[in-house]
Amino acid sequence: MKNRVTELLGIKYPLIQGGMAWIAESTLASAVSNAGGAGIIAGGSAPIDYLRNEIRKCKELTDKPFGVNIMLMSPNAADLAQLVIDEGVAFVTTGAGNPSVLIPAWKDAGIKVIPVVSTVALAKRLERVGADALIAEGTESGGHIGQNTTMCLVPQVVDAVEVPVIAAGGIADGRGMAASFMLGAEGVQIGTRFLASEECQIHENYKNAVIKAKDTDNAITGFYSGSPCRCIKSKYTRVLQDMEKKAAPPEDFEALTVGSLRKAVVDGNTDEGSMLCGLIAGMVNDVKPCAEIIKEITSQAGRLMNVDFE
Ligand code: TUI
Repeated sequence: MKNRVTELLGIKYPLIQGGMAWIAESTLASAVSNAGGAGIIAGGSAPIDYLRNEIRKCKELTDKPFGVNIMLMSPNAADLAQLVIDEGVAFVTTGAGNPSVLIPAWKDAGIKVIPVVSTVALAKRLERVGADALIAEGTESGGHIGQNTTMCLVPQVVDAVEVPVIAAGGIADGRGMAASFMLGAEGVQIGTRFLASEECQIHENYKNAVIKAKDTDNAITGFYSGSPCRCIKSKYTRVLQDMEKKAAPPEDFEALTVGSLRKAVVDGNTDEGSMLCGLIAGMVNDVKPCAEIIKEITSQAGRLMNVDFE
């Protein structure tokens, strides 16, 4: 099955990998792209040299299109935005902010632009300034989240814009993919399922926590600071939530949160690290190669939708 998303990105399946900061690097992105999806390297708040190196490694590992996610709250987002132009990346996704000012330069460079939105208002605005497609991300997602759910947000964004909409948040199998298409989406973005892939480079302790997580092992921190973030429930989230109840001073939060993602991803510190993860983790129970994950999801969705994604 071809559609506007597969045509736009030059991919086999309308399935893109989430741009997970600190997590989505060249090994994972190339595995997803080689399997027919759209792999993504996360810029996060990484130094420019790190991202350049990952882009170049990815080019060695795949001849298929891949993208880069620009996290707009990063202090060096503008430099990373220029880097993707210099490196000729096929497409960008953006997160955690409004990318309007960056879109013209990307478009001039022939880069496809697919911002993540969590509201209808921003979806309309970004379509007007040239977004090629939009990712409507529900609050079921891991990491930095908006308030609306995938079920409610996706059809409203679909009704509000003409460009193709990709659904994100709480999708980890073919049922979720098929449901997204029923809501009017023409593609899905999947993050949490790929945390438990063989190619994902996160520490084994973090991966095991994803596999073990049940439906209730999820917590949102950061309401207090206005930057809610969904993680696996742990000592870290309990301490933060206690501090939020007490309205602790901002510097106390900073002492705990700065570097916490690195602690989870690199050190495997499940007590002090923030294990960003979506609400669907309860359904993710094994580690598989990306190619197998993608095959299973697209073939199950294909059966349910009565279409052939092959
Ligand atoms: O960006 C994400 N997920 C992320 S980014 C991240 S790194 C980080 N760590 C700590 C604090 C903040 C970021 C971890 N997870 N998802 C995409 C997403 N974007 N969800 C919601 C939004 C969003 C929010 C506000 C998009 C646009 C937006 O615009 C506000 C405006 O200015 O209109």
